[in-house]
Order: sequence, then C-alpha cells, then structure tokens
Amino acid sequence: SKPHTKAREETYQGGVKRAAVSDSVVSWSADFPNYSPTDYTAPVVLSKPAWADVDVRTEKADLKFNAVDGAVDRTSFEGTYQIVDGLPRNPKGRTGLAGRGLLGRWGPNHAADPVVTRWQRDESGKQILVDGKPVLEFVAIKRKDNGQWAIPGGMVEPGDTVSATLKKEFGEEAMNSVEASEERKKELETQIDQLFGNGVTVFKGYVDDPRNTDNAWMETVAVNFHDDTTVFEAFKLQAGDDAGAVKWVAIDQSLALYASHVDFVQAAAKLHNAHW
Ligand code: RP5
Ligand code: MG
Ligand code: MG
Repeated sequence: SKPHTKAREETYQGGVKRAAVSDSVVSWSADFPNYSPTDYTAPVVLSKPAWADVDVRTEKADLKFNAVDGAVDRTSFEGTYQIVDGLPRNPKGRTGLAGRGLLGRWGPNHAADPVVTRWQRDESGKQILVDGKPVLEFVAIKRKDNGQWAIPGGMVEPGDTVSATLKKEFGEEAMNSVEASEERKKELETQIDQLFGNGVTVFKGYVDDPRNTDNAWMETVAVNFHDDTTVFEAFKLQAGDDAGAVKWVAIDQSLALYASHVDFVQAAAKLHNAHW
C-alpha cells in the first residue's frame, strides 16, 4: 500500500509544523538516524477530558495496549503494533510528529463511518448513466474543523458499538439530532433504524488522517447503507454538531475528501458496480 501522506502534511491543525519525512523513510525499518519529530499534544488533550488517556510519559498509567482495555478497544485492525519506550508506534510509519496531537488515545483511536448512498436520478426518476454506468451519490458533510468535505463519521465512545456509533454520528452530523425536540429525535431514530438495517462493511483499518502522529492514529470501520427504495424521501438532511453543511455528492474519481474517505466511497461505488 502507498505510504500515508495526510499524516505527514507539514502544517498540523493549530499551526504546529511536522518534521519532514520523505516517502523513502516513512517505514520504521528505513534508516533515519537524524529523525527528530516535533513533540506535540494539544492543550485540550492534556486538560484531561473524558475522551483522552492520561499522559503516560509524565503520569503513572496502566493502559493495556493491543488489548480490549475495559471499555476502550486498544486493539488495531492492522495487527499487533509495537510499543517502543512505553509508547505505541504508528503501524504505517513515521509522521514527523510525536505525542498525541489532537487525538485522545495513545495508539489506535477508533471511529465509524456511515457511507449512505442512493442512485443519482433525473426529474422523471430515471437513473443517470455515465459511460454506461449508473452514478452513486453519498451523504457528505463539511467538517467545521478544517472545511473539508467528509463522511459524517465519528469516534466510537467507550462502551459503544460500531453500529450504534454509525447511527449516532449520522443523526448528529447529517440530521442535526442534537438540536431536535424529543419528539423529532424519536422520529429521526426510527428513520435511521430503517435505513441502517443492513449495511455492508466496505473498509476496516488505518485511516490516513491529518491528526495522526507517531504514537496515536485513527482507525475506522466504514459501512455502506444503500437506499434502493424511497426511505430517503422522508429524510431531511440538516447539518449539525461538527458539521457546517450537508449534501448529496455524486461519486467519481475527481472527488477530494477528508483523510482517506475517497477510498471508502470508491469501495462503495465498486460494490454497486457504479460509475467511478
Ligand atoms: C476520520 O475521522 C474517520 O474516518 C472519521 O470520519 C473521523 C472521526 O473523527 P471526528 O469526526 O470525530 O473528528 O479519521
Ligand atoms: Mg461527530
Ligand atoms: Mg465527525
């Protein structure tokens, strides 16, 4: 697989600069004697919010890496990761940044990404074909943190399942459930349960997320929920929580999306034998 690139972008969110890591020395097995990553953990992470681990470098901690640690899953989809000087090592290699950056967990930070799709249709309801293949659309949100379009995914909170997280994040970011009345919330839940009945996992593993560091990284399960009927006609998309906008976006190879989200929507297009 190609080396991570977004996890090496020079400017980290907030302005900190990563040390440069060229393609040939991304791998930990490549010699890089002068490697000197910038050390950065965001103040918000160090302020000990519920979603963050303790700073294992300055405090006593008993984190169980490569294991399910109470309510926190510290296992990786990429296999057993190495622990070097007490710290997990990014399985995809160097990033130019040590510490946790903006991520709460040392090692894998687990997320879930709902790839909600439907066929693109003209006014009469006919599928639109490009080069003989139907075009798939997916629900995209515009992230407030960096303005990039993305899948409305989010972190799996301690004790939560992936399937609950998929529904929760879609409700919050694409349907603004956070600001809905109790009655409307129930309605949204029913609609989401209907659509999220049978999903197909299109990706499971490491995400090339710009927040990744040498010691903390994103992993996700991306699940496709395809509406082949008309469940969606009752859906009202409305951006909420970390999302500033929401819309249906046609899937093709010209897309630019956050982190490795292009790979996930491409996998969904392939699954449905759609245009790419
Ligand atoms: C990405 O970050 C994942 O693929 C997921 O979409 C997202 C989770 O983080 P937040 O949206 O909660 O910031 O790596
Ligand atoms: Mg969210
Ligand atoms: Mg999110």
